[in-house]
Amino acid sequence: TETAPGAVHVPDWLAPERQRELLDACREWARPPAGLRTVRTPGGGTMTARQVCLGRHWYPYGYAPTAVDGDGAPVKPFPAWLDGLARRAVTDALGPDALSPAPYDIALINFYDADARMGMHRDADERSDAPVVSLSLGDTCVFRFGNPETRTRPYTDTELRSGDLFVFGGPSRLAYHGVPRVHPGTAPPELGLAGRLNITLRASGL
Ligand code: MD5
Ligand code: FE
Repeated sequence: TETAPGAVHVPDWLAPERQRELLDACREWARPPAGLRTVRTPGGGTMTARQVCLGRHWYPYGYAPTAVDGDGAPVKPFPAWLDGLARRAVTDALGPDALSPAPYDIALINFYDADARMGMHRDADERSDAPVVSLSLGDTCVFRFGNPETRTRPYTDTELRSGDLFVFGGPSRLAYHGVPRVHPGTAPPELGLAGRLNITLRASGL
């Protein structure tokens, strides 16, 4: 369903077996070196969701080849199968015309515990206008979709559940968005995940 022009939510896009495979891969990626880390913000704070990157390391506000907030190790490679997954996601949500020539080459994986939040922000550090692909695992969250002009209202709140796909393209690519709340204990029990994981796939245009 389309939340706004170019912003499409596809509930249950990942079957339970695919969720399990992606979770297992995320757990491997979270191990050191260049594993899970706490991102420091320019104002001296820290993000409450902890993060792992593939392909390039994200820091506020750009991309680097090594984990600057972490152990300084080279970022793990972005596997080709994730580019395939991102292209299938864009095609399913927006149609083949929305595919960009730039390859998907960056994954940001955010781990949310029960108290983690993500403030309203825009994802503007990519040079490509390729749609951002978002996959959710584990606990249900409230995803807040704003508008491209201001951090403030109007908002559309949507629940994102384990296995859901959200694709942000076209006029929604630079909209403000955030995660005001995670609902603890709502993950599918068979997944064996306490908390929420979100994987975003991006084309850097580098
Ligand atoms: C999340 N993650 O649920 C969200 C899902 C992030 C982040 O926001 O930056 O890691 S991705 C939401 C997103 C990405 C790009 C554009 C828009 C939303 N948008 O225009 O609303 O952890
Ligand atoms: Fe974002």
